[in-house]
Amino acid sequence: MTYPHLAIEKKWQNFWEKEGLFLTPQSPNNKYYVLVMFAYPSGDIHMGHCKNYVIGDVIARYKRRMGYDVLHPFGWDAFGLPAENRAIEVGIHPKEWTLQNIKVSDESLKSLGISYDWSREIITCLPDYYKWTQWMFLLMLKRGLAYKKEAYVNWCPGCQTVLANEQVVDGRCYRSNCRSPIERKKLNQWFFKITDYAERLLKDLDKLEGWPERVKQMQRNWIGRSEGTNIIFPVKNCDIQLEVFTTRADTIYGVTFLSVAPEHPLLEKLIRGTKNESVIQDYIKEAGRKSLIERANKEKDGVPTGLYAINPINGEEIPIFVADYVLAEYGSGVVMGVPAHDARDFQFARKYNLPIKIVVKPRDGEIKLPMDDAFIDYGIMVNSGEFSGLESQKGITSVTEFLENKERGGKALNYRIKDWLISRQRYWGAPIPIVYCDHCGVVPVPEESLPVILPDKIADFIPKGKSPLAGVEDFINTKCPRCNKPAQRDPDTMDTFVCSSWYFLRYLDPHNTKEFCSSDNARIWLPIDQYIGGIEHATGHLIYFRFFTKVLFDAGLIPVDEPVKNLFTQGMVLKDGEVMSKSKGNVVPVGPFVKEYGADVARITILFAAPPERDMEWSDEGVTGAQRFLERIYRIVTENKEFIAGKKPEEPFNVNQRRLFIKINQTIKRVSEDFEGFKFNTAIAALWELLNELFSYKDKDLVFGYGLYVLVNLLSPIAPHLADELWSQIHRQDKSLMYEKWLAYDTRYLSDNMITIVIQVNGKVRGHIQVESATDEEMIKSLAINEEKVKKYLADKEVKKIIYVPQRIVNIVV
Ligand code: ANZ
Ligand code: ZN
Repeated sequence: MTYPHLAIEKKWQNFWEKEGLFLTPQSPNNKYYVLVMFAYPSGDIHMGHCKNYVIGDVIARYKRRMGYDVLHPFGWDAFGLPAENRAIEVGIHPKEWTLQNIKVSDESLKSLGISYDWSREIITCLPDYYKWTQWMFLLMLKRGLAYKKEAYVNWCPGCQTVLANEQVVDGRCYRSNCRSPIERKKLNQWFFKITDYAERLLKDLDKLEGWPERVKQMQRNWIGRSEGTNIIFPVKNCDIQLEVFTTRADTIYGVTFLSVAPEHPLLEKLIRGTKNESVIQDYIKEAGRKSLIERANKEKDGVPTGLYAINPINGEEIPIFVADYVLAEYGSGVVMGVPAHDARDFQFARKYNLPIKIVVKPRDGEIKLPMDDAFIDYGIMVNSGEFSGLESQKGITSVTEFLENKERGGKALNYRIKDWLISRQRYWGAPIPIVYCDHCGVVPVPEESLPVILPDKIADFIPKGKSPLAGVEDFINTKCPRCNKPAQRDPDTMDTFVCSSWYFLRYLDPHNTKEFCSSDNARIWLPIDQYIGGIEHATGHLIYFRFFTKVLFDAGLIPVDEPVKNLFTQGMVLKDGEVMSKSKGNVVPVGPFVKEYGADVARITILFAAPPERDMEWSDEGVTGAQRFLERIYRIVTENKEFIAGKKPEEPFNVNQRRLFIKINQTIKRVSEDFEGFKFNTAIAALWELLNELFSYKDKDLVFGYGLYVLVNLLSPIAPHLADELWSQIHRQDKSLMYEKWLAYDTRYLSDNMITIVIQVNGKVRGHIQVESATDEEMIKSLAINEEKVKKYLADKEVKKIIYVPQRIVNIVV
């Protein structure tokens, strides 16, 4: 038997909308903000996207029924490259394409019955949103957190734009359709000073008890705090000093060379006029052509400069190399080479025949030359002058203090995280609200002139190393806000990760034209109670929006310095073993699927296949299973409507009633706990077990009726359409379970602790009963004489005595 899912689902979606069931309460008593990461509108959504939304919806519906005032909004991260690339390919305007996709996708989400407050939908590419993105830029500028500098940046030749470090994955562009190896280019670009917040971003991770340890660890690694020592090495016969950053100052007596990054700012000056100059220049050029990943993977090499540096600890002269394994952006861009105690330096020394000096020995042994490998552990300093005999850790402190006193160095703190490069040389983004004036220099657009509107009309979207906006005369040419003379706008647009760093605040007050969000609403709703999204954002978005939150907190604009209390990261949806994606051609589109099988089947398929944090395979068997599950529920409920009762049954129970009643209470408990713990697959399994019990239960009694009632009740967060339909059929009028409080279970009936009691008649075994171990003696005796098989033996005989052997035997003497 199939149920009319199309009619049912439409009916209930209309009902919910008419009742305004998912609108956010204006003044919540018991707020709960559940947010799913918003989406990029690339065509219609497919089942791969939906896992995130379905999980969020179960939580939102469950929390509403738990009595919370829920905010559950949705929106679109609507700027970005795909729209623009599409425009270049087929000539449709990015705005048209984007808004069209949003329209289609909104319908799909509605067809799945996701309980969003649609009145709060936001779309980041519309001026009423990006006005505030630009406002955020100005706030950063005001607070000294936005600046422009000439720097080596990550250039994606595929996307023809710079990228932030967080957007370079294994040396390639992060966009799955691009993945071009990143080139290095020196450009003048806008940065946000996220490094000012590195320490707080790191420390406050410890406050985030509701975040997965894995995400926190990824952020710790990305921030990459490293304590060490800066040491100054003067260059011989020259007024230049090279500073190195090391975490192993205890190895300073073992330095046998220095390596300088090819992009080091002092290098030009250093090598000018040296014998090797042209060879070094060639090496530098070659290094510049290689991506960082190539540089990291190739054999370590370098070129000697012919120059020498002086070791500040003992005056030794050591050769200086230029080597492309040294990163210009880390530490000071110069490394002291200690071949005996660093694996990389060891290889380098072998290759160029440089001396290897042992200066640290193991605590409980010796090492001798020649070494097969570097000894990289901590140990005891040797051959280190007055420091010999010190433990490494102690030695690091002593050497650092010594250098500090001689003004040749000191303690240093380094972070791997770099400032966030936010300008992009592309059209489809929020324009940077900056004007360049010959008289006044760099002038921010005044707040009251925001938004700087992105012009629709544009001759050519194809970027050629600079933003296409640079060619739009009416846009570029403007007046200086300060002196009113002709001036030029910044042609670049902002990284879309800027738009997504504050979107969660706009939902709190989406129609406010005076502020990005009123402080009242911020106070009421923050922080996000539950955030749900993909792990791929661990070191991008999830750091950026923490950074924004702290800046807004410091500016006194919001009351929290962390945006999210609890974070859940869901696994992906695979089809035929591969991530579901349009480019792989293995997507299951939402619209047609919902028509054929129904939204509730889609939801159950997604939730039942695997624990939600793990990847799941979308399979036909999964769909069939979900269908069967819902159809059986439909059947048993519609066929037994007249027996269904919300009244909790009461003692006395016979054995079967007791068993079923325990099962029912256990199911309420399990499903509640599973929802709290994001174990939707086991919640469904629990409902399935209850369903089976109900099918095999023979009596149409009160307990059976209550079981059906509970089944429908618990079904509502995961299959809300069918649940509301059955609920209404039970009550013979349209009602939604969303108005009903979540069920409580009876704690007295939870134990599965059933024991088997043997029943004897005159010492002969005649039957068994199963009872809960805590059942009292009188109850057991009465159950025993009423057991079906035993009854036959008793027939009309007189019971003389009942002997009870606790927990084991009832002997009925007749
Ligand atoms: C000498 C030394 C001796 C080092 C030794 C290690 C072991 P973390 O922990 O990641 O901060 N280093 C410093 N700046 C670098 C750069 N710009 N590019 C590449 N490598 C750089 O690593 C710090 C260590 O990484 C530093 O300590 C330095 O090598 C290297 F037995 O200095 B060490
Ligand atoms: Zn001016």
